[in-house]
Amino acid sequence: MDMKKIFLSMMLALTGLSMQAQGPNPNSANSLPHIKPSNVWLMPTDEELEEWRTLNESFEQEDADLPDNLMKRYEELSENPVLEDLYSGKCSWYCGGEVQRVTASSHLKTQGKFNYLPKNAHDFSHESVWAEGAQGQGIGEWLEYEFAGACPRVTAVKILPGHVKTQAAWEANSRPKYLKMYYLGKPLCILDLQNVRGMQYFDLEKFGPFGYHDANKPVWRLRFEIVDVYPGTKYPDTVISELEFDGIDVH
Ligand SMILES: [Ca+2]
Repeated sequence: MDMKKIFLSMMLALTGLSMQAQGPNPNSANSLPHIKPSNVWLMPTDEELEEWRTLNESFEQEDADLPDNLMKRYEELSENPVLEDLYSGKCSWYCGGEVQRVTASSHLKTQGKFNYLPKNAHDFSHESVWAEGAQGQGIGEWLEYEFAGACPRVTAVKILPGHVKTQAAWEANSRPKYLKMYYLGKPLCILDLQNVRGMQYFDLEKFGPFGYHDANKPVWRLRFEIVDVYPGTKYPDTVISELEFDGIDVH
């Protein structure tokens, strides 16, 4: 073997070693596990929502004293898991769990009476939304949730992607397709959202539980970064109506 061949084979061996040592890039979206929703609950139709809204207003004005037939219909409509989840007041992780603060890398500036602040993604209203405020579809923009050490632990994430208030608003604005989830500052997984106007439930038990449920432990955070979107027909801005949690250590 001449010197040139020896040199070449040494270079090849070294390149192979260095590629092995590098391994997959832990920050690349491709190397993280992709998680699909275990449940998806569709929004009620616009007509059902309007009917529910009217009944809900009467329910609140009449101090829960509705005629039997209206009460029955109100309960029937409220059984839609999305409305039940947001508005029923039934027991949930939130009986003990609490988010201290919601922040974001950016938000769209206020337009008339509508604001697009990060807290809108966690106010139990499907009508208020967070919209990122960067150029284009906001790839790389993020929403972050802060929890106290004492907070009950989190095992699941529930997301209403896009502007779900109406079908028209949902189609007009971009929705997240992939959200990169970070725990304690490290990328953990990619949430694969369906292009569906409804609540999407991600069971993350195999990565968790997240947090401590211990008052002696520090504040901790979960971050959700937009990696890819389903583009809106009218506006590029990417919108999230709600991003909430489920978990343990409650009751
Ligand atoms: Ca909201």
